[in-house]
Amino acid sequence: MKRALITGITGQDGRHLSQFLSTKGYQVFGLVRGQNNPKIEVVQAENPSIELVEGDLRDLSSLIAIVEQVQPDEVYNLGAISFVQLSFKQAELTAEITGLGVLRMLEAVRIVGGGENNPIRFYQASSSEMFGKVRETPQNENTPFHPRSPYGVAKVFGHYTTVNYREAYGIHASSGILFNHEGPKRGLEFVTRKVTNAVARIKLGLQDQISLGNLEAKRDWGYAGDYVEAMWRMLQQDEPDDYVVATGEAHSIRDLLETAFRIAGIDDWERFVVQDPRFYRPAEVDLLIGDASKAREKLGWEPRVSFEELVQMMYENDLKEESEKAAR
Ligand code: NAP
Ligand code: G4F
Repeated sequence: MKRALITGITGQDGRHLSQFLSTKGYQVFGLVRGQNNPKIEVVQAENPSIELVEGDLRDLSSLIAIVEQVQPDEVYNLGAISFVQLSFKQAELTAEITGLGVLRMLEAVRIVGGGENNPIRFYQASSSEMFGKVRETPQNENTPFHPRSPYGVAKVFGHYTTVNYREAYGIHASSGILFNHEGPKRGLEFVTRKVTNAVARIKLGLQDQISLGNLEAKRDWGYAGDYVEAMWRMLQQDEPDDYVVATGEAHSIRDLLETAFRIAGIDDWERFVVQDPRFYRPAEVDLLIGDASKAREKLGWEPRVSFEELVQMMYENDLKEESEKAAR
């Protein structure tokens, strides 16, 4: 039985990946931090077979102890401060966790896994946010980075640290440059879930309007359930490498609103939307659209869920959750 260690197990991707790996027959270990995190119960209920281990990406000794204890075949480093807006307000903490956390996790893998022939395979959750002020469209593995947020800067550090540990120590370390991926498990702070949840609440008469920032930004949105499979496929390759994972289709926040309200049967959506300067960012990423040809050719990966299907899935989940909550 293969053993996988996931950091960020309580996050959207950690929850999808743990379920995916369990169905593949893995024994899954998830790193959790702090006390009384309510998301731990959710993770355990979704996947009772996982084992949780306590540690923190800010604490190298805890990571070494965990890798020693778990003896993983594969490590998926998904833990991060992942909300771009927050990274502007807590830039140092973001650099600490999202940036230096990668170095610490790789150090734990290097130290515990030994020298040449290190048996542990490592996945780093890199991000399309690294492309920032994009130098070309669509973006691929060779597109230069120009991050526009403390989060993006920290991810660039994590990305190059992964490349460096691969080149310097021969570690099987791969980096997935994933474009935005969403779903019903997405946090409410991110724009897709904020919109589908608000539209469901408006439909149910529980909310009058939704406040948003920039409606013109465009993102390449896919389904998280599809994207975690690409992570796993990267670690099954003979050689470690970097891969862009994306749908190749971009939509604006305005398109997202129009689609979610239309699915809810509401046509005059503009009267429900207000723009609030609090949700604008000091520096914006205007357009992200990925070219995932390499992942398609080398990993045999492709997205299955369309933008319309994704919005519908998220809206229906929010409608169910919100009506159940209102009935209680
Ligand atoms: P998420 O839902 O925000 O989850 C973040 C996870 O990181 C949570 O489990 C959180 O645990 C954990 N974490 C935060 N600080 C930590 C620390 N100090 N030590 C250990 N764990 C810590 O993010 P996601 O959407 O699943 O994304 C997973 C990864 O992919 C992240 O690295 C993100 O930056 C990257 N990524 C995401 C996307 C996307 O569109 N979703 C795209 C590209 C890259 P707590 O419950 O304890 O807070
Ligand atoms: O949903 P978002 O917060 O996602 P963002 O910034 O693209 O970051 C996500 O994707 C990255 C991959 O490219 C990940 F690495 C990262 O961890 C995260 O998962 O915002 C999307 C867009 C932005 O342009 C933002 O300005 O939506 C715009 N937006 C407009 N109004 C808003 C809002 N975003 C949020 N969160 N809330 C708003 O009210």
